[in-house]
This record gives sequence, C-alpha cells and structure tokens, in this order.
Amino acid sequence: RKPVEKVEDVVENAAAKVADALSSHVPGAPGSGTPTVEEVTIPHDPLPPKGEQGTPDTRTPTGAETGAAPTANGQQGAYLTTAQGARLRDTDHSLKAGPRGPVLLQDHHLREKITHFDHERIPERVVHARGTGAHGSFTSYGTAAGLTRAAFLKKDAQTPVFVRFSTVLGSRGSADTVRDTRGFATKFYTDEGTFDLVGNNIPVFFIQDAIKFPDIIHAAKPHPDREIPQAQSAHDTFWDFVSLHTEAQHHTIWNMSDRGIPRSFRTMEGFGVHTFRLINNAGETVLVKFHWKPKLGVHSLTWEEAQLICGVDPDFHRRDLYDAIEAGAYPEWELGLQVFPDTPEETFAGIDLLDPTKIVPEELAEVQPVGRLVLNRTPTNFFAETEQVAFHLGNLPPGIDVTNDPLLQGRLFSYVDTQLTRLAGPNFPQIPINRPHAPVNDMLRDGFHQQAVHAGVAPYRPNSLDGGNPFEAGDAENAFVDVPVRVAEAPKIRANPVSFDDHFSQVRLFWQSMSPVEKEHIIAAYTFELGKCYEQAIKQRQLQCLANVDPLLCEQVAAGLGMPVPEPAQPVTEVTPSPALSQMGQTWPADGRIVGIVIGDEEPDGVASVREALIAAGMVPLIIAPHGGTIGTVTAQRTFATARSVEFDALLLAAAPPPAPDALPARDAKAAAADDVTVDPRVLLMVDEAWRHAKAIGAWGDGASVLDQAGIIGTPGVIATESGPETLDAVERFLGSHRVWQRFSTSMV
Ligand code: HDD
Repeated sequence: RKPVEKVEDVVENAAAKVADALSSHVPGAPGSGTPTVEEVTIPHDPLPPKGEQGTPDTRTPTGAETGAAPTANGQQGAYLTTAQGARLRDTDHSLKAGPRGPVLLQDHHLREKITHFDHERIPERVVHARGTGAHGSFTSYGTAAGLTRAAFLKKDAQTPVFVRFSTVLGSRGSADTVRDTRGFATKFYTDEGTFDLVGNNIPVFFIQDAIKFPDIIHAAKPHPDREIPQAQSAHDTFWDFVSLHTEAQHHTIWNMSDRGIPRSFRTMEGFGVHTFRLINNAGETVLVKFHWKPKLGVHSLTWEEAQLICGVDPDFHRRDLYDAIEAGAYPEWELGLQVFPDTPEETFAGIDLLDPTKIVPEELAEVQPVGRLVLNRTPTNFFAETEQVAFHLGNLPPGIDVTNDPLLQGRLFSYVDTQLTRLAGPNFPQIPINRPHAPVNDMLRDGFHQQAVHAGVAPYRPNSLDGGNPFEAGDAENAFVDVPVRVAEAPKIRANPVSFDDHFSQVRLFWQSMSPVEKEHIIAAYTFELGKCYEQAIKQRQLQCLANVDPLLCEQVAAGLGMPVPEPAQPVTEVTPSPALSQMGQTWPADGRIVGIVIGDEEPDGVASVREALIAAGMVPLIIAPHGGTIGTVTAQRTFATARSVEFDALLLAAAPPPAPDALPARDAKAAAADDVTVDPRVLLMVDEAWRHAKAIGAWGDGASVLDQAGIIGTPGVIATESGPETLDAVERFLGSHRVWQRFSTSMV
C-alpha cells in the first residue's frame, strides 16, 4: 500500500511540478512542432483606491433610503469583489489548467462575470422604447387648492419629480429627431403617494378605445417581414391604418405638423390628453385637462434638419437635455389646467370630454397655471433610473381621479401589466426610482426580486395577531377618494357614443389655425410620407381623408403625389380657428440656445466678449475652429471636421478661415481649389445650411466676407456689423422668435 500523502505535500508537489514545467519549457524553433508558450502573466497586487472613490450613497437618486448594503452600489469601494463580497486578485484571466490549458468549470468568478453580463438586457418598452429622463422639482402655486384635496397642489408645496421623454415608434437605439409623437411622462413623488402624469406632446390620440392600441401600434411599427422602416410613420401599414380608421386623422395632422419634429424636449408642450376628475375637501368635483407649457415656447426643427440630425447626431434630444441641465439652463414648464364643470353629459361647448381625439381650444377654456416644474439633475445611471422607471396611470393621489374615457380605462390595465414582463415580476415598485416617497405599508408579499424583509406574521386583514395593523384610513387621514360617480343604467354593449363619430371637424380646426408657413410644412410632410408608400390605393384613401379636411390641403398633396384630387365624401365643416395652436407669432426667452461661433487660426476681436455675453444670457456658445486646442484665450469646442450647422440655433462668423486643402476630404479640397473660393468649404456649407433652415446668421470683422461668398448678404436674418456685441444683439432678437420665418417662401395665405 502506498503511504498516505499529507495534503500540504500534495499541493507543494503539484506547484513544484507546474513551476518545473514552466521553467524547463523551451520555445520551439519555427516549424519544429513544439508549441510556443508566452510568458506567464503574473497577477498583480491591486492598485490603491482612487482619490475620488468615496463611500457609497445610501440614498436613492430620488433621495429615499436605498435600504441595501452600501456595497450594492458598486464601483465605489476600494477593492474589486465578487457579488458576494470576496476581494479579487485578478479579473483579467480565467482560471486554467496551466497558462495554455483549458478553463476550469470551478472558476466561479469567470462564471459570475459572464452570466451576469449575459443577462444585462431587459426587454425594451413595447412602445416609447427610446427615451431619456431627468430629475427635478415641482412647486405648486396653490391656485388649484380649491379644486382638489391633493396636497402637492397646495400653495408652495414642493414635490420631487422624475420625467421621462420619449419617442413612440423607434427601438431603444433609434434616432431622436424622427417624425413621431413624443412621450412626456412625469412621476410626482408626493407625500400622499406617487402621481404619474403619463402624457404626450400632442393633445389627442389615434384611437378612442384602448382595445385598438395593438392595432395602431402594429400598423405603425416596422413591417413584420423585414422589420423596416425603423422609427418612421412614412410607410404603407401606418397610412393603411390611419386612412381606414379615420378617428386617427386628428392625431395624424399633428404628427405631420412641426409638432412631430420638436427642436428639443425643452421646447415641447405636454398634455395629459384625457379628461381627469378633481375632488376637493368639500366633496365638489370638476373635470380637468392637464397641460405642460414650456418656458422657452414651442419650437421645432425643419424637416431637412431633422433628417440630417438623424445621421449627424442621433442622440440630439438626449444630449440637448443633458447639456442644458449641466450648463445650468434648467428646463422649465408650467403645469396648467383647463377646468370644466362636472356635468352628467361630460361635455364642454359641445365637445365630448371623454373623447381623446378632441381638444377643447384654449380660447374656449383658458389654461390656468397651477405650478412650475424645473428639471435640474441628470440621472446618475441610465439603466437604474431612466430604463427602470415604470409609470402607471392608476398612480393617483387623493384628490385626482379618472373618468370613463375608454382609452384611459384601458391604459389603467396596460401599464402595470407590461411592467410585469419588462421588469420581471410584481416587485418593480421597490426599484429605487419607482419607490414612493410616501411611507408604504402594504400587504403585498414575496414574489421575484422581493427587497423587503417584512416583519410580522399577519399580512392579512382583519387580523388580531399583528395588533390589527395596518388600519384603513378615512377622510381625516387623507385616504384616496374614489369619486362616487353615478354609473348610468345601460345595456352591456360594445359601442361608442355617437359624438365619437365626428372624425374631421377638429382636423380642420387644427389646419385652419396654422400660419401659411406651418401649412406649407404640413403639406410637405404629407407629400413626403405618402410619397414613401407603395400602394396607390392607400395614398388615394388618405387623399380622400384630406379632401374631407380641406380642399387646398388635398389638392397640394395630390399634386405632389401626381394623383387625382378626390371630392370630399362629406361636407367640409365650418370651424373657428384656435390661434393658440400655432407655434408662430410670439417671442420667447433664448435661454439654453446653442450659438456656434466660427473663428480662424487666430483669435478674432470680440470673440471672448461675445462668448461671455452669450453665457450671461443663459445661452451656450460653441467655438468652431479649424482644429482642436486653444486659440488665443478661447478653446475650440468644435472643429470644421466635427461641426454641422444643425447643432446650432444661430451661427456667428468672426473670421473668414481660408481653405486648408490638406485637411479637407478630396471632394471639398477640389471645391476649395476653385479660383473664387477663399473660405473653407465646410464653413460655407454650415452657412448655407443655417440659411436654408432659417436660422439667424451674424458676422463681424472678416466674417462678413463669408456672407458675401455665400451670397446671402441683404437677406432676412443675415446681419453684419462692425462689432461682435452689436451683431449678437441683432441675432438675439431673431432667436426670440426661434427662426427667421420670412426666409421660408410661401405662396399660402
Ligand atoms: Fe402609453 C408607455 C403615453 C395610450 C400602453 N405611454 C407610454 C409612455 C408614454 C405613454 C409617455 C412611456 C412611459 C415611459 O417613459 O416609461 N400612451 C401615452 C398616451 C396615450 C397612450 C399619452 C394616450 C392618450 N398607451 C396608450 C394605450 C395603451 C398604452 C391606449 C394600451 C392600451 N404605453 C402603453 C404601455 C407602455 C406605454 C404598453 C409601454 C411601456 C410602458 O407602458 O411602461 O403599457
């Protein structure tokens, strides 16, 4: 019998054998067949912690306690550990049988690292997958305090919020500036429970009944065979559905207007769409519609800009929101209410308040400001906050209740339902971003991803074992109020009220409220979108819908498509326009606007002072230079290679940089070689595009010669003066109305 070896001897012998094998190995000569062994990489000692690595936050981004062990935050302690807290010596090499040997199954660290990575993705939202969010706070004016018992609407009440903006149709990685509706979802962490206002930047919806939501979304999403087009409504299935299903026509004309291509999330209105019911302490009720009014006004891109940005900077809106907040140009909105008497008919001025395809023009029911939202903090972690935030229309505080709008009723089901799959199980309200700031004392137990360690033995009511806790609240304790609305005695039926059958009068109302330039844009958008459809019958059917809206609109689109103009199938309705629907005609603060300043190889006069003046006015100056680095006292933030005009709201030229053929792509170098070109073609392209997109362009000093070369001197919104500050003054005036509207030629009246 062999003597039993001691464990230490076995280990020592094995180690010695490995060391021996490694040291005696002689790399083989080429072709000798002997494998070459690279030097063994020796695991190094961990580096000391970095200075900025502090102790982990024990609070969630919204200020609530995380409740989790500090190490759960990751990347903040001194030493790398496994998920179980064991310090790691090496995370770059798998555990192998020798440096060239197979990887061992026992390598727990390898398995943990790869397995976790393999499961990093969660399903994207079935709609509104592409979005971005920010934290902020809502301050109530107290003007709604007489209408609702909701405490967050009492005077001076401050409520933390998280807002997520989104597009509807595109996937998570799709471009921001596509033509689409934008989501505007706000989570108010009120002291009486979370209130989610899940709205859009368009005040009406495609359908009147939630049962049709899968239909409109299947039609609008990419075709099921080839999964194209991405994030677009310019395709056959979308126009097939909306032309057959004419209640969608109102939402569609908003999408075809400039509202479908916002300049920024900061320059969008938001709408709760549905009518809600408020109840006050006396038990009195009113019906209301929620509106968000942006401090900067409502502004849009031009269609060409939007298309260019999709390629040049697909994250344009996301970047814009982050940059504005980080620059201190905090985006702001006023929350407003349109208030209607709560009558049994639930109508106002003949408009059915339960029909989500109808607006109540602001001229008929003024939007009354009730508070101010300021977004002042970007998320710390996109996934944890923006991706995992979960909204639900049923998250209501006492004082706000739903109505019977059939679209709203279906939404009350859909949101929690979709989160169950998206966030895998019923405990997603415990995810930090979703945690209420009001104390939670529910009897929901267990389930996937349960974070709480519930004490007590009696999660049921009534009980005597946990002292009868918890108790039900009454009015005095601010219990939620289900407004006891009378339900009409009626047969069970799958039908809509007759008033829901009017599908065209408000489409015409919108069209008639537009300025000539906005009408031109709408015609161009329909012509583009239908021009992308293949089926003649679909185009014809949509033209028929437009004929029911307005003969001129129909004629012009038909002309663009080269198709016959149909007769209206029903008389075109007389409407009173609502000027509030137009985006033009007012002036707005220029805060947060991006102004590009072109300089040359040397710092031109006036640049530093113009830069300072822009910052002082709350705008963001970006220096555009021939190359990176520092030029005089300023630093180049963009170069001629990285800048495109679409990024800027206005362009200033402080120099006329000459062509630099060596730095140019071949095509531009050829253009620059032309005799009469004395300015870098990339600068000329910027000026040309800025001019086409009706942006203010200013120049001083040598910069004026660029305007000359571009052939735009003397045209509206093109300013050349002797000094930078003087030029800036004139440019700022144009920024107030967003664009140089006169530059869009229009034959419309
Ligand atoms: Fe919806 C997400 C807005 C109708 C079903 N919706 C979602 C989001 C917004 C809206 C802004 C993104 C929330 C976020 O950022 O996480 N939806 C609206 C508006 C509607 C509307 C303004 C009409 C007035 N939605 C609607 C209907 C249904 C849904 C009729 C279903 C019957 N919506 C959903 C959803 C989503 C969603 C499937 C996808 C991801 C999510 O909920 O959390 O449940």
